[in-house]
Amino acid sequence: MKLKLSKADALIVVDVQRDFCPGGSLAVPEGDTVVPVLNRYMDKFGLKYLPVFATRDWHPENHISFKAYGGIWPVHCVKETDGAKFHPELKLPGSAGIVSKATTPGKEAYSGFQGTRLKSMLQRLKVRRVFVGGLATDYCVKNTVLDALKAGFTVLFLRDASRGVNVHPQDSELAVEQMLEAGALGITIEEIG
Ligand code: VGL
Ligand code: ZN
Repeated sequence: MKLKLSKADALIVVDVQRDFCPGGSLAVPEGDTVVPVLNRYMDKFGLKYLPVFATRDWHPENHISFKAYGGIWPVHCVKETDGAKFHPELKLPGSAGIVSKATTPGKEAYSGFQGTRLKSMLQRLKVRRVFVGGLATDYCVKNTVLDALKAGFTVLFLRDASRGVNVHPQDSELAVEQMLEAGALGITIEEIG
């Protein structure tokens, strides 16, 4: 056990929504397999009363990322629809901070920090280290990790609790390399005491 959780730590669960899981409109292969692992991370944070944030893709129905509006994606995570709901087995604590992103028709936002109050919420809580996992490794997880690093946080990427879309087969591997190269540390749950 190399890592001990302490105050100044926060967990960021990225976009674990129905549309990104098998059966959803933009299904990430094995996307639902992150759910039980993230539940275990949330247990560990909960036991120490540490903050948990959950980002969600929360698009208007005419969002620029959708093919009909010039984007590359099928319609997904339209705000207030079933597809935008968190996975039903994700056990978010009632105290979790919900961060809705990419809510403006004309703007894409893959990072949980982009156009949100996530950074100021973390700073108010005096968080210095963030643990980031979820969907999708090669888009929203990657961009959230890179922005967290730019904002000055120490970042632990949850290897065992993230899956990628892999539009190109190597995308997730490349995303992981990019995150580690930028200074993130990759961990699995066994490394937390
Ligand atoms: C995402 C593609 C489009 C993500 C969001 O959450 O990674 N990917 N919108
Ligand atoms: Zn999206």
